[in-house]
Amino acid sequence: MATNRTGGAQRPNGAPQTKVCQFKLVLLGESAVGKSSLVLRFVKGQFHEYQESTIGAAFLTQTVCLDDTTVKFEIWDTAGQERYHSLAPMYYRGAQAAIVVYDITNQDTFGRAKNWVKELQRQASPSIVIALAGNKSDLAAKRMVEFEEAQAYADENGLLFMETSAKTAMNVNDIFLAIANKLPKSESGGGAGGAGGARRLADGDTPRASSCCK
Ligand SMILES: Nc1nc2c(ncn2[C@@H]2O[C@H](COP(=O)(O)OP(=O)(O)OP(=O)(O)O)[C@@H](O)[C@H]2O)c(=O)[nH]1
Ligand SMILES: [Mg+2]
Repeated sequence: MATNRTGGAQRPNGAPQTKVCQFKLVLLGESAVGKSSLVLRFVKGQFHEYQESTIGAAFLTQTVCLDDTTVKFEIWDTAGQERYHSLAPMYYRGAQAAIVVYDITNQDTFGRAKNWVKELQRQASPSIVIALAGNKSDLAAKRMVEFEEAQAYADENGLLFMETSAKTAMNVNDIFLAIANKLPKSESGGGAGGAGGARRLADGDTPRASSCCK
């Protein structure tokens, strides 16, 4: 992951040129499944036992480095409470990726996740990369959704799938990395806000924060 492929473009000083691609990613799912906690873990490496429920939506960015590409995620963490449902299209419209989250200790949240997947399949970009996250895997003793059931559903629907824990950090970076790997890094891209592909940043317009490139 850290090595650069040979044969890529070289800068005058011989350093390999890294392509920087920017993608809009949205998190969807029932309230209290841990969407904000997953983002907080991924972006800041933190976990709060008493995470406040999101109002409207929150916006954060984070970058991950692949072999020859730096992927900058523009993350929209939506509010799961029912009264905010009508706002969701604003956030998934034009998104190139989505993480639909449920809580493995709560069967209802899995049903709700399936509804979000259906809504994305009908109304989001046809090329959107969707990942399903079964969060709170640290609470396996209280499990109500079987891993195999969720994996089968994900396979049927062409979704990436992982069980995650924002609390222990299990699979949190991995799910974002799996999405980054699956996203098309075409040079032509989809343009700003477009859902077709990456928005490539110009040289010198590099993202500010990065945990992976330190
Ligand atoms: N044990 C455990 N608790 C978690 C995990 N992720 C989140 N929580 C807890 O679950 C509660 C809800 O987490 P949030 O991240 O606020 O959930 P949310 O999906 O953003 O909720 P809304 O903003 O209301 O949509 C908080 O008390 C978190 O500490 C996890 O992986 N394991
Ligand atoms: Mg939240």
